[in-house]
Amino acid sequence: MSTGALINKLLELYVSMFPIKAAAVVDKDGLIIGSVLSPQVKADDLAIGAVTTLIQSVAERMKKELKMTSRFGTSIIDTEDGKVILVNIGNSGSLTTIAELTVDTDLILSIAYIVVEKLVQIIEDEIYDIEIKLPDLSSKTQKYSYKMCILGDGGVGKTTLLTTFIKGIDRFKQDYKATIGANIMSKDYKLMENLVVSLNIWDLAGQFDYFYKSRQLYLAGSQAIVLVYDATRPETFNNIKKWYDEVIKFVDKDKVEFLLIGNKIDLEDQIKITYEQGKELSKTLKMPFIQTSAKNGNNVDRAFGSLAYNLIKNIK
Ligand SMILES: Nc1nc2c(ncn2[C@@H]2O[C@H](COP(=O)(O)OP(=O)(O)OP(=O)(O)O)[C@@H](O)[C@H]2O)c(=O)[nH]1
Ligand SMILES: [Mg+2]
Repeated sequence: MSTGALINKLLELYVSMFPIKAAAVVDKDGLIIGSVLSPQVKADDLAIGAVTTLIQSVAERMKKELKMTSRFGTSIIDTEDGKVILVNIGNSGSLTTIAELTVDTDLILSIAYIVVEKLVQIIEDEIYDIEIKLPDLSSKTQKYSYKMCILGDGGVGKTTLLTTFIKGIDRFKQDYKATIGANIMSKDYKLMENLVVSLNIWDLAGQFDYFYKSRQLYLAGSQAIVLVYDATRPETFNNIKKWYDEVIKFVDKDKVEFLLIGNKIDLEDQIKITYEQGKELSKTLKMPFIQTSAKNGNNVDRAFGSLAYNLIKNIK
């Protein structure tokens, strides 16, 4: 690829990232050696004229001033036709950016400096196999990561709850296949715009005695623990205390977010454990409580969403 084509490709990418009207590279003799107009400007004859004139007048000025300026130099000028941002390309010229007046100048400059570094390589070092890639610094999304374990008797619906949460209710399976060991999955839960909670979820087999040894290794480092019972089977409810006692042997209960879930509430005529009983137990164990149906999806998102919120609220 020729120098000009390479420069234009880089400028195209740069212009596409921001509300930039045009970008041009002017060499030390005041010659425009590359320029790109945004699609909006290209579609508007008047804007083409204004922007082109502006680039040329900047080039003229550069011709006079460049010799005096240092290798590093940045200037920003507000004009009627937009904000003009000039960044020196070493001693070889300058990168001229014409942007909307409302742009975030710091953000544009952060990328412009990367563009300029690449231009130095192309123009001064004559390196032509550089990577035409620019990072997206505008994404300010914060991501927090947590380890969560889900426990409870066999068949209470732990795996199904997670499948519903991660993949949706159309993945619901009527037949029961007991989890044999541990299933690890992850879900990025968007709590708000720009705030993502990344959950690393460990779905542990409900066979209490069988998995005794491995469980402590699995539980280590958990920040969230979900305990599940099946509202149609009282023995699974009575066993919650046993699961809780097991968990707190291996995690610091004051540092972990717990959640108690009473699942299968869609099976209305078979329910043996009432909402009040679930609530009572959750008060004793000092944790929030919610009833869900992994089958129809009722409260599933709310359950894990509230847990994500509780995890994040301590640090926000
Ligand atoms: N009606 C109904 N059935 C459910 C619900 N959740 C799970 N099931 C069914 O209950 C059975 C057991 O579900 P699993 O998710 O495999 O249970 P588990 O807790 O992962 O069991 P283990 O892996 O053995 O510990 C399956 O047949 C599911 O279809 C629910 O909310 N409502
Ligand atoms: Mg399972």
